[in-house]
Formats: sequence, structure tokens, C-alpha cells
Amino acid sequence: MGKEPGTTKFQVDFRRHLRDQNISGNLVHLLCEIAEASKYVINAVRTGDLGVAGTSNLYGEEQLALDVLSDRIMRKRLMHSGVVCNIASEEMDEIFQVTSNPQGMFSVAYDPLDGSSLVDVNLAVGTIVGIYQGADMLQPGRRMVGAVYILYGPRVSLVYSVGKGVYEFTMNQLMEFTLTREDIRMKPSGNIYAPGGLRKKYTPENERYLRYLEDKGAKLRYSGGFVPDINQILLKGNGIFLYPALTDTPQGKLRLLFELNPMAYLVEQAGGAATDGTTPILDLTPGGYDQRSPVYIGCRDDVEKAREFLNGNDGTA
Ligand code: AFP
Repeated sequence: MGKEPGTTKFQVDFRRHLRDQNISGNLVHLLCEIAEASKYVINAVRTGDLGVAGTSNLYGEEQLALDVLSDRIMRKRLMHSGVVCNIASEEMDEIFQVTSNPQGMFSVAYDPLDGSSLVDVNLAVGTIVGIYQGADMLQPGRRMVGAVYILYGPRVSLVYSVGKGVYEFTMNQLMEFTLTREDIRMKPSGNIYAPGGLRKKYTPENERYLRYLEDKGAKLRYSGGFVPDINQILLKGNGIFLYPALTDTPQGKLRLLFELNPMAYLVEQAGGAATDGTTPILDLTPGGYDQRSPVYIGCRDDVEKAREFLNGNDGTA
């Protein structure tokens, strides 16, 4: 949920809104560059080649041409922004140093096109970005200075926070981002759940937790795209997304730096919560750029309930 901005004669554009947030000019510039890059990504998604790039990423996953193209668009824009010292991308095997002088600079971790395999069946996909002050990205996500995602769906929307609330901007017919929701807040508990991974690989605790959600009347809403699935929960202020430890992948699937930290930052800013089942996502210290983590993210009471089930305090075991 979030307040629809009052009907004003002038649409509030992204840059003008950021200038009112009393943040550094460099951070305003960086966020605007990310928004600008997304316009080229959306053009690639709409017109680009859906084929395979013939390469694979750090995780051994086959890269689609769109993955590589989107990554190149984001990296080029960040490299030339003048305010970025290090870049980490889910599609790159190692971090890219733009400058060795981190003074006044930011480091950026991004997934350029999360859910890219959904493009060829015309489902929504997105870009996810986490922003750190200085050179170090292997620090707890709570120290990030901002997070953004851009959702390429029926409309193109951008959701961001720099620690002063969560805001949504929507791209208009002139490809300008204008304010459509301000101060987005989540309810304490919800009735949507998005369960990632194969159910047959769920542990008994997670199975019991899902049954708890279903017994309280939660509806299953899962597209297979992290950005649209989180966007629905965040903007409706309702529900929980989980991609738990599975019997054969104790770390789950989602990446801490490129997917979980930015989304946990936004959801916590909206009054929600995100945990790995024991520790808040934002308090985890990454062991490396490719670290994965189980995740329960959404309404804070639903996240807390997941912790209880995982720690055997739910009274049903
Ligand atoms: P791709 O980027 O490889 O399409 O994976 C998307 C994703 O990382 C994330 O967007 C989804 O939440 C998750 O995978 C879906 O995973 P499952 O298909 O295993 O449920």
C-alpha cells in the first residue's frame, strides 16, 4: 500500500523528487543514471534477441543474449557515471574496478535482468540494484545507502529507497519516471504467499509453515520472477515470499548481494522484514560475491512466524 500522490498539475519526476530528499548530489546522479540505463534495458527486452549467448555465468548458468546485453548496458552507464568505484554483477565472474579512489564514490551490486528466462514466455522481469558508500560490498546489507528495482511488466515501474521511505515511479509515454506511490508501508500480516523451489524438496519445518499459511487462508501467488513477486507483496503491503533451504540446497537459490540485500532493504524500509530463518538478511556478512541464502521476506508477523516454525517454537512439531 502507499499514498497516491495528490493530483498535482505537474507530475513529480524522479530527479526532482530526489533533490527534495536531502541526499548527496552524487547519489542523486547515480540513481538517475540507473533509471536512465533501465530505458535501454527495456528496449532490449522488447526488441532484443531471445537466444542463448553461448556463455555461462559464475554459477554455471547458461547466459541468454539478453542477460549479457542488459549487463553491458548497466555496466557502461555505471562506469561512465563518474560516481562509481566498484561494480559487481550477477552476470560477471568478478568485480569490476572503475577507480581505485573510493572518495565520494559508491559501489554497486546488481542483477541486470532477474528472471530473464521468463522473457520468452512474456512474463514480467526486473533489474535489481544495491548501492554501497565507498569500495566495500562484502559488508552487511544494513550499511547500504540505497536500493532500487525496475520492473518490466505491463508498465515499467521503479521502486527505490535511500533510507527515507519507499517510493514508486512509473514510466510515462515520454519514458519519464513520475511519482505514483509515496511512503509505501506493509501490513503486519498478509494473505499472499510465494513459495519458491520444488515442494518435494521442502524440509518438514517448511512444509508445516506452508500448511500454517494455507490454513489461515493465504493465496498462492508465484510467477517465478523475484522482482514481480516481491513487487506484488510490497505494493499490496501484503504477504510473504520464501525461497527456503531445500533438502539438496541448504543455501537456497537466491543471491545475497544481487537479489536479497536490495529487496530486504526496501521491504524493511516499508515496515516489513526479511530473514534467512535465523538472522535478518541485512545483518548477514557476505562470505563472497556469489553467496546464496535461504530467504523469508514480507510482512513482519509472517516472517517472525517462519522463524518460529524453523526453530521448532511453533508448537506443532
Ligand atoms: P532466472 O534469473 O535464472 O530466471 O531465475 C530467477 C530467480 O533467480 C528469481 O527471479 C526467482 O524468484 C527464482 O529464480 C525462481 O526459482 P525457481 O524457478 O526455482 O522457483
